[in-house]
Amino acid sequence: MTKSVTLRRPDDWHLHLRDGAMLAAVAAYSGHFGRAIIMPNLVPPVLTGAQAASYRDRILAALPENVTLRPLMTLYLTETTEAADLVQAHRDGIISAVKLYPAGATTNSASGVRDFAKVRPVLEAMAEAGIPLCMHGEVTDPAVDIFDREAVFIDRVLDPIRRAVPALRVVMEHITTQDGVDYVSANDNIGATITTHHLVINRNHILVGGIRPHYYCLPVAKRETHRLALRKAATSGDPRFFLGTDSAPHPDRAKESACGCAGCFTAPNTMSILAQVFEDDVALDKLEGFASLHGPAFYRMPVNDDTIRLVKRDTPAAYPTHITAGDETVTVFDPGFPLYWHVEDQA
Ligand code: OTD
Ligand code: ZN
Ligand code: ZN
Repeated sequence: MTKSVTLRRPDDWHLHLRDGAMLAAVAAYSGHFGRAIIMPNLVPPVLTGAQAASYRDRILAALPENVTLRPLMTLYLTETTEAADLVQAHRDGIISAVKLYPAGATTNSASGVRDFAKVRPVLEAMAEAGIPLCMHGEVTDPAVDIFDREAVFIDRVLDPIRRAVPALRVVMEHITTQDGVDYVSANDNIGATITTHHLVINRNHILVGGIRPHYYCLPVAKRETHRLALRKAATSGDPRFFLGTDSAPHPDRAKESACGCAGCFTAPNTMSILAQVFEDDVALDKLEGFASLHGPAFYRMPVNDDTIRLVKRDTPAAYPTHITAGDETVTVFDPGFPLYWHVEDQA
């Protein structure tokens, strides 16, 4: 019997599209999403409203004509960001959110924030203007174990910021721990994105039987109990949790290296993987909330008008194992199970 589910068109609330040849190669793979929050960690980063507008135009130019993905732009918060420029960019409809990276926490985050007191006036202006703050939630203190960096961030950075600026609406991006789930579940004015890959892999996938660079991302996948906590949160129907794929393509050359960089490229097969994950957890009825309804509610935007259909067939959907970007190849995330759920666009 063919199983199918129809969903409001989903959105991706955390996406890396890059620039240049990589942008041209990857943009269309996110085409079945209605909107995507576009991360600003280019080199150099997207710092001003003008830079965000010009990046948005490059993204739109890279999308094929039949694709209606709407890029929602963000600014990269630094210790010298001007509150006035940021609020104006939001008022002009150029940006939808602002991104906070602790300096050095992840790929291209060197210009991020070191001293959180310095950005406090900007955060107050954002709270006043209703602009959401997306946070990469890991401390960078070298004394903190990499597997503890998210939990420590909650105590040292996130909770103090939320107490100092309670009206600020915060998204804890790509949560990877039970601690993240618990903190978000217990508070208001906060949401969390969960990636596709963190619902599928734990740290054994990266390290057992040889080192697997294509499963290495930041925050690094944690132990199995944490993955199960994420599955529970994503399939719970709690509107604080929504999809942000954090699809982050890198050339294979840069990942398969003595110092391989972080990021999983999940854009092509994300919806097929999620359908399988939610079916396995007997929660297919919760997929629409997670992928299509909770994000717009948090961002105070309407849900998309149209729908997509996911159909379970006897034969797996054919996804490439690699794509080409200029002279480079990029490996598509392998969930380790066949993907019988096919995405049928109904636009
Ligand atoms: N994590 N890689 C990247 C970003 C994310 O922290 C993130 O949002 C990237 O390559 O831009 C990654 O592993
Ligand atoms: Zn991040
Ligand atoms: Zn990211």
